[in-house]
Amino acid sequence: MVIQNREIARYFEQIADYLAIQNANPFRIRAYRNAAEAIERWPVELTKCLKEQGSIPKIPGIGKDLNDKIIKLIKGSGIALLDDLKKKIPSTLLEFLDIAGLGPRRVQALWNKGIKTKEELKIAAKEHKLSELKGFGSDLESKILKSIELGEKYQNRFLLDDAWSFCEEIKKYLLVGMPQVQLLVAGSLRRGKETVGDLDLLAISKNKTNILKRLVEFQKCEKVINYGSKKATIQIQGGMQVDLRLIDSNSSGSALLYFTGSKDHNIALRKIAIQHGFKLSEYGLFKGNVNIASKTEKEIYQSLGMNYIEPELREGRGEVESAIRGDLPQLILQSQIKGDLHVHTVASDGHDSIAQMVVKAKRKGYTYLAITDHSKRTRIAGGLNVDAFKKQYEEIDRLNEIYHPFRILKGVEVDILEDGTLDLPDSFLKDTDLTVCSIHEGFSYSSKKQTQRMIKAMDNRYFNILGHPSGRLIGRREPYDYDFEKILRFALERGIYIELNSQPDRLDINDEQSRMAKSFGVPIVISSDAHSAIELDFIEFGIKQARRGWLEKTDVLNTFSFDQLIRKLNSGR
Ligand code: DGT
Ligand code: CA
Ligand code: CA
Ligand code: ZN
Repeated sequence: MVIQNREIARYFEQIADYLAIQNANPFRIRAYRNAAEAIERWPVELTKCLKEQGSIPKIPGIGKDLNDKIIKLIKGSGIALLDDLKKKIPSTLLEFLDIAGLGPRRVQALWNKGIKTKEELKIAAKEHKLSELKGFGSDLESKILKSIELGEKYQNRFLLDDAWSFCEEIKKYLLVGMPQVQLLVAGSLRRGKETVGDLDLLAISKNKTNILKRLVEFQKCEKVINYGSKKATIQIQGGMQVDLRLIDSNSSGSALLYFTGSKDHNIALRKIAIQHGFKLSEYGLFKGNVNIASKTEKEIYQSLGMNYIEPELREGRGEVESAIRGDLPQLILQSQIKGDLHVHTVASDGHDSIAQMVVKAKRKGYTYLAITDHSKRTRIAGGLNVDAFKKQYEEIDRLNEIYHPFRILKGVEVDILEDGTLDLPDSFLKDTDLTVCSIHEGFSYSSKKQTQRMIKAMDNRYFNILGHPSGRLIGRREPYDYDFEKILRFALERGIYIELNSQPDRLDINDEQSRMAKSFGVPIVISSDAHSAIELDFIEFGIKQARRGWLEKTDVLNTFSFDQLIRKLNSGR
């Protein structure tokens, strides 16, 4: 079994969760959490290190004890402590920690009352038994119920980045010793959808292959759901399903088209095919028995009298009509992004220094980067006060000399307070290069009040970018109620930009909102909101959503050169 860093991290997180429910020493819990984070972010797979060097590198914050545990995990011998904890504490309690409003202490209280599963919890909440418990009120009770129901909505769906890394791992595994096989990714992952239900893989082979057998023998396969001569479906650890189909190289285009979907897109295409007197299936585009096109997607679209449609657009949202008219957008590309305008450093809740962030940004081909640490209100994220920002900006001046011509912008992610004022005074904000203004508290207002609060904040002349506008956390927190159209109209009036935050659990604004912003003429900033250098790569997930929102280069602020960017930012001030 080849265990990856993120899986080792998950084991440590699990231990930390169990310990927390057990009310263990907070320092001990913290040690496991920190270790999990450090391992997850470690740039090289530890399994590989152990195999190649016979040892694993010294990771800051990981002592001998944890080091030994990592080695045990890699060697497949498990961790005795974890087995022990699992015996004592029902594993279903861990799921409670994902529910809004439930921390370890409350979970313990529920356990004491004999509530051990989500189902039991849901019933208790519905029967108003939770609100009677000490430390729970009726507000918390309805919050818990809402959160459980939200979880159900996303049950069996996975965040785009998780789906993507599972897919990479499986592809790599499948292709070992299979030079004759070509794998294609289809389904919602190819379309870049914000969550993915299952992976759809297609295999083309020059000769007979046992690739389906290889899939069902995957070490992380938990269950074989279906295993035939043309198709296999398995469920892997963590619950994700993988479909693998053998397809013929002569019909690889039509198969890829069909299994990429979406269903709505396929339906729209079939209609056009029928209008032409054709029939479209996974085997090809046919006129009677004559194969018109099947080898590539491009040929099929062409034969249907339309332009090629990028996978991200294939949602049945008017793309087919647009492809026929020939006015599809030129979708934005990663290579057109010139810089990132929302990142954190060690100064607040990030993990890397400004210099480390800059080095990674340069490696990505960027020419500028805005440092936007939290303002003081966000205390849990180590928010900075004016003096701390001033000091940071002196450092940025120094670094700008070193990294010239690369440009580091003096930014801030400033909290929008409950009353619609910003968390830092104008006398300070005027000296920033840009502000990302975000809501981190006060999610439960009515739409009217929330919108008013946002508009009041946007009325500040130093307000540049509205950060993660809807506040959602996919599968964990619904967007707050607000009037997005009103926000867009006001943003247009004031020269304010709307963020598309690329954190995989945010993707905020989403694809449809991006398209709406574009239709209002409000430019978007695609940001990583990176909390470490490696997270700058999250931008790719944001770009996927932007493409799904039909955005082009000119719709996105951070495709402009540094000089143009500064001019645009200042013109609104
Ligand atoms: P997901 O997995 O829920 O995130 O979404 P998709 O779009 O990947 O859906 P999935 O895996 O059920 O099917 C993959 C594609 O196969 C889908 O987008 C369209 C195509 N397809 C067309 N007709 C059918 C059908 O009758 N059954 C299935 N399973 N797929 C179909
Ligand atoms: Ca799928
Ligand atoms: Ca599927
Ligand atoms: Zn942020």
